[in-house]
Amino acid sequence: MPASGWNHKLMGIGNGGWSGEIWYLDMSDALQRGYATASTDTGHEGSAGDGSFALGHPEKVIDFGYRAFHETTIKAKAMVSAYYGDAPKHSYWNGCSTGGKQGLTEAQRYPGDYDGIIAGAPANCWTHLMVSGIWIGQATHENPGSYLPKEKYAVLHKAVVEACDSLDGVKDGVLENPKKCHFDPKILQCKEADGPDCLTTSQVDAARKIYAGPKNPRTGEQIFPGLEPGSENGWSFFARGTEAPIVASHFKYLVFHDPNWDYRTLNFDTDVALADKLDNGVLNATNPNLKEFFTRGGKLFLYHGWNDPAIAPQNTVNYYNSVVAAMGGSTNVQNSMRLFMVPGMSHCGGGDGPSEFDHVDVLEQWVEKDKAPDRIVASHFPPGTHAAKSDRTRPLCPYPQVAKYTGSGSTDDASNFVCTRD
Ligand SMILES: [Ca+2]
Repeated sequence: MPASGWNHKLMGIGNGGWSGEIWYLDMSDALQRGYATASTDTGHEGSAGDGSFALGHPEKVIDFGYRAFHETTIKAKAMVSAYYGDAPKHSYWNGCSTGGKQGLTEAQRYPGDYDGIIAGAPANCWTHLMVSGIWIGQATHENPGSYLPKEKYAVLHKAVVEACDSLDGVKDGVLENPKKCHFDPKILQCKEADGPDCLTTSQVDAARKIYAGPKNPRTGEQIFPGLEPGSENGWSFFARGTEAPIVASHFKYLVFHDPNWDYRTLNFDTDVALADKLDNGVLNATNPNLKEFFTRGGKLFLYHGWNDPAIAPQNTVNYYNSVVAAMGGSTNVQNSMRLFMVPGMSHCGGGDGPSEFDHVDVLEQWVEKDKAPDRIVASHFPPGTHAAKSDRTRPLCPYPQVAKYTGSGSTDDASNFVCTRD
C-alpha cells in the first residue's frame, strides 16, 4: 500500500506456471502507479516449473486452483479499507499465463471481486494445456530421428515467413493472421541425407504434429489447438531434449501420484479423460457463463500472442467464442469483453511483432471513462536496446479484426493501418 499518493484503487497480481512465489516485480509496477497491490504464492513455495507440492496435498491444489487469490483479494480489500479508512473505488486484476487463468477464474467464480480483469494468454484449459505440452514432447521423441534440433526451428521459421509473410500485404517478417497461412513442413523434406537446410521424414512428422496439436486417437477430437506458423523459434519450450517438468508435473503429482511417471506413456484418450475427471473444475477455468460479471459492469480484457510457443493462442480464441455463444452473440459482449491477438508476440510478451503497450491504461480507460479499446497502438523495440526509440508501431485490433495497411506511408507507423475484418 502506498504510504502517500494512493489512487484509491487495488490491483491483484497474477502468477506464472505452478506459482510458488509472490510476484513482487509486477506488484512494484502497480505500486508505482499509485495502486494498493496484492499477490500470493498460492499457498505453497516452489518454482513455477514444479508441481511437486501437489503430491498428497489436494488442499494445496485447491489453493493454487482458486482459493488463494480469491482469499487474498478479500483480505487485501479489508486491509486497504482499514488502513486508508476507505474502500478501493475500483479493483483490477492483472495476470498472464497462470495469471490469465486466475483472472478468468475470478470472473467465473467470484464475479464481485474485480471491476476489470486483464487476462493474458490464459492457461484456463489447464489439463488439456498440460496434454499439449506432452504431445509436443512425445512428437519430438517418437524415434531418435524425430528430435528437432534448435537450428531446424530457424529453417522452419524462414520457410513459413517466405510462404506467408506477404499474405497480409506487408513484408515485415510477421504474420498478421497466421490462420491464413497453410504451411506444410513437407516442402522442407530432405531429398537425400539429412542436411542443415532440410528436415528428415521423422522431423517433418514431428513438426506437423506440433502445428496440428493433440487429437484423441480414438475419436479424432481435438484436445487442444496446435502452435501457429511463426512460433517455431520458441518451440524448445516443450520440444526439448528431456521432459518439460511444467507439464509432466500435472500427471506425476495430480493424476498418477508417481514422481517416476514417464511422459512418453501418456494415453491421449483415457489419461486425458482421467485428468479431466480428477480435476473437476479446480484448475480448469473454462466456464463461458460470465453473465454475473458482465451484469455488474465488469470488463474483461483478453490478449494473446500469435507466436506463443507455450499456450496455443487458438485456445484463447476458442474461449472468447465460447463466451460470445453463451452470452447470445458478439453485440451482447462487446461492451464487456474484448480480445486482442498480438501478431508476432511470444508467451506474454516479446517476439518479432510490436507487442509493447500499457495494459493497465487500456483497462483504466475502459472501466473509468467507458472508453472500450477499439485500437491499441503497440510498439516494437530493437533487441537489447529497450530504452532506445521504438522502431515500429502497429495497431492491435479487437478480434476478429486485423490491422490492414492503407497502402501509403511507412509500414512502421501505426497511423498507416486500419482495423478491419480480414
Ligand atoms: Ca507480414
